[in-house]
Amino acid sequence: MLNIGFINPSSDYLKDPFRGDPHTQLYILTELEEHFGNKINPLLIDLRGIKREFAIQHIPECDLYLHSVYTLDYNEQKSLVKGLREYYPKAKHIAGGPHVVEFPEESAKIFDSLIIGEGEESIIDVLNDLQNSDLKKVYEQKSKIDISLYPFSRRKYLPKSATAKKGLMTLKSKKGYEELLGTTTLFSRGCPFNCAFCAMPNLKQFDKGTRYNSPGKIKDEIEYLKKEYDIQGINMLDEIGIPFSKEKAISYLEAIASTGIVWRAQTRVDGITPEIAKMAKDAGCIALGLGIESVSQTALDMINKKIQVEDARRTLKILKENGIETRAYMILGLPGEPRDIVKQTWDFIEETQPDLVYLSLFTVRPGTEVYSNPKKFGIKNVNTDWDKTMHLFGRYDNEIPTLTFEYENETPWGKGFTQRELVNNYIEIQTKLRERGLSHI
Ligand code: B12
Repeated sequence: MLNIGFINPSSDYLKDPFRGDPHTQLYILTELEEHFGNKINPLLIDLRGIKREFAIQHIPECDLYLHSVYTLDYNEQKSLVKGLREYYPKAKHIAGGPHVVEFPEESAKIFDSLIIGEGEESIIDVLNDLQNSDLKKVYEQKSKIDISLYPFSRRKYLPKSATAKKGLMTLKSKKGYEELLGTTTLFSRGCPFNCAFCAMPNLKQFDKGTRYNSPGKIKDEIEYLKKEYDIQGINMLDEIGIPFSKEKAISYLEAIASTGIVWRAQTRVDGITPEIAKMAKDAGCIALGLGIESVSQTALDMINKKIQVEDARRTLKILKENGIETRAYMILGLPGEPRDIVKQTWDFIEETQPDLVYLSLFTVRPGTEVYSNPKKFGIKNVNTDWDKTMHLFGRYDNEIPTLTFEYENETPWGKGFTQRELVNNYIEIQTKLRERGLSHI
């Protein structure tokens, strides 16, 4: 029997690391169990909320450790592997995820094998090779996967209390949802757009579109969550929560509606028509997060978002008319911002009245166009202090964010903001949002 532990890092930079679920880990463990049955003992080693210095004491001995590496977790995962090699020298470490795909050479020095691209087929090869003592350094998936052929992720690798949570469905605009048991889901993979600030190197290479699970599989997953976990509400983590094509959206929303669940999701501002908004509402949608990003058209164009500020105005209005709570996802510090971005941003919020605003400070992550071609975006300097690439603040009441990049004094769109000005702009809007009860933190 092979003991396999998928390690989920502490995520100590998040205010509440249990608001999201470790979908990659759950998904790969489910697939492994389905394929290898009782030849393996799959474990999710969940370090969320555990202090980094005590993490090792929480990790049982395994033959194989799996890691999905995000940039913010890289330093933590590196030191965990080092510690584990001292305790359990025979164990192998396999890693995939966006940071590994972006830095394969450096990652190959830390981990025994790397998974480049999607992992469904590679992880089966890894286990077979391990049993034959023929582990390769790199496993690369060079074509896209049909996600509907694989099982939806089972939540049994976590305690029920980590899966079914109260507070996830709470609305700002309406009472009555606070006590619902909620969880998160991921029904799709990928995104057809190429925003310059978004990192998806593991997905973009072989598939430029979005793949949704079949309506039948989505329905089965929701029914499983209702039956096994008493789930009443779902927070969908998909990039584009409602499919763009009307035909797909209809069968998708019908499948969700048939389960009687309430749900919230996130989406772009250019895909929502009054008809789709009504259908979503009838299918149980109570809130939508909208990728508005900026109220500066120059900034939106610079980051290749392919939307107009007008789209955001229109969509906020449509959703309000349909009784769906609106959450505006906005970023300050983007390339292209004018000097009066704070005023313009606040004016937009006053005018359009979103129910909540999720404000981020722009961060430059590897795997993005901004990172690989900073000059194009008026950026003169990007450092690799990965622990500072957190885009949402508010963990501590008085935390002052720090940046890993700097704009030129003179940029293609005019005078660049200094680091101090960027942070001040962010804090000014965040403070106003908090005062008005519009901030989610
Ligand atoms: C859902 C999601 C989340 C969920 C679940 C995360 C999780 N651990 O599963 C939550 C809400 C918790 C989350 C949180 C964060 N996320 Co997130 N998230 C996503 C999203 C939308 C989908 C990821 C996912 O679960 N896909 C489904 C799984 C099955 O696919 P996958 O992860 O791509 O994995 C496949 C392959 O890559 C490969 N694989 C990957 N790792 C491994 C490891 C092994 C061992 C194997 C065999 C295979 C393998 O196999 C999988 C199957 O093919 C992506 C964007 C995207 N579309 O990819 C961002 C994304 C991964 N997130 C990102 C970020 C930045 C974060 C946060 C840091 C944000 C924040 N500051 O709050 C936190 C980190 C918290 C944490 N440590 O988990 C960035 C990462 C960029 C980077 N360079 O690091 C992404 C790429 C978004 C972006 N475009 O910038 N996230």
